[in-house]
Amino acid sequence: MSKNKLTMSQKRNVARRVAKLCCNQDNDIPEIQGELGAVAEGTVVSRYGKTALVENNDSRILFRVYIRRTIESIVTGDKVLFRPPLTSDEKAFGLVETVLPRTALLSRPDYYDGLRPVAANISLIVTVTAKQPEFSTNIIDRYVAAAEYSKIPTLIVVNKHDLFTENEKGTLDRILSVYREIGYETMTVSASTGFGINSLKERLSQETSILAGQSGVGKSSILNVLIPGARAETGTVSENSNLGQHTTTGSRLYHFENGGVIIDSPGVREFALWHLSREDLTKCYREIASAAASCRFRDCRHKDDPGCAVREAVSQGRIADFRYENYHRILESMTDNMPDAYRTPGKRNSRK
Ligand SMILES: Nc1nc2c(ncn2[C@@H]2O[C@H](COP(=O)(O)OP(=O)(O)OP(=O)(O)O)[C@@H](O)[C@H]2O)c(=O)[nH]1
Ligand SMILES: [Mg+2]
Ligand SMILES: [Zn+2]
Repeated sequence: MSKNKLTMSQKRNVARRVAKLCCNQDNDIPEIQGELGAVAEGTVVSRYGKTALVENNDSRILFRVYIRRTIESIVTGDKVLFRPPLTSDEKAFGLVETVLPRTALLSRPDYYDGLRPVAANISLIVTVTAKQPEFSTNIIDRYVAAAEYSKIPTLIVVNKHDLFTENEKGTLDRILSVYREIGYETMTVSASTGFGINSLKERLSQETSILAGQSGVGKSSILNVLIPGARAETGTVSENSNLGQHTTTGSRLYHFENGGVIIDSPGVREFALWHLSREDLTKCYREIASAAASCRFRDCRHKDDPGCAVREAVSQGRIADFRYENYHRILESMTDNMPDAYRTPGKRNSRK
């Protein structure tokens, strides 16, 4: 039995939409001529423009479906009410009637689209990073801040353990211990050698997680070792630019054998944070936010301000230098790649 039962108002909504369909008013979807089965509950496995791949929550059977034009937003992980096609014809499409309320939504800022939803109903963001294309705490902090802002827990996973020298492993341990002290879970793995993969699999077995991180860090490679049947396409890291090739182009949901769901997502080169205000970013740095409560001035910028408790915590080693520096670097770059529409005063903080 699926967890999401229909409320009375959802049932009424579906009945209204079905009646509308029978009157053939939905002429934006000409391929569907009423050959649809009864309404069922499903989960969006992946989305392709006006269509999506939806699985029936009870039978796990996959259906290609059209998305009604009236549905504002639908992403991988969304729970939906849909009507499957009645025939098993390859060209047959079903129809998504309604997107059910989301428990969580991960969005990322996109220069052209504004704030773009990536995946819904996620319980854990797996922030994947690696020595290659580049190991950077600044990049980790951006993903961690985005997770904090979305109010979704995050697990920091460092992949390509096999590429770190012994010295570098020591430095990596020190860096990861800083994150652990703040309260974040961390793991080190190698999709190539299998190092740490069993622990990761066990950790993710009861979650609805998403693999997020730069292109080329090995998200799809990790997925393929976690779920051997997944056969997700993997790319290479360019020797010239040392950048990933953006191999994965859309998010896709997979099941673990014993429960748990994992979504592979396309890498982004830079996770912009222009949708956050200065105060939002401060809240996303837990240890800075907690020290900032003791700053002498409420509008303290935590730089040279007198009585700044954050600077004091940095000088006493209670806040790591690199976290403090990243915080200021992110603040300074906050408006980089911000679409003009967001520069209008008042717009920025109104985004959720
Ligand atoms: N040495 C080493 N290479 C790895 C490891 N994991 C992945 N790779 C390599 O890293 C490259 C990129 O891997 P992908 O899995 O395609 O990376 P991705 O994060 O899914 O990239 P996008 O889909 O572009 O976002 C491939 O050449 C993989 O073989 C690892 O643990 N060690
Ligand atoms: Mg990939
Ligand atoms: Zn301060």
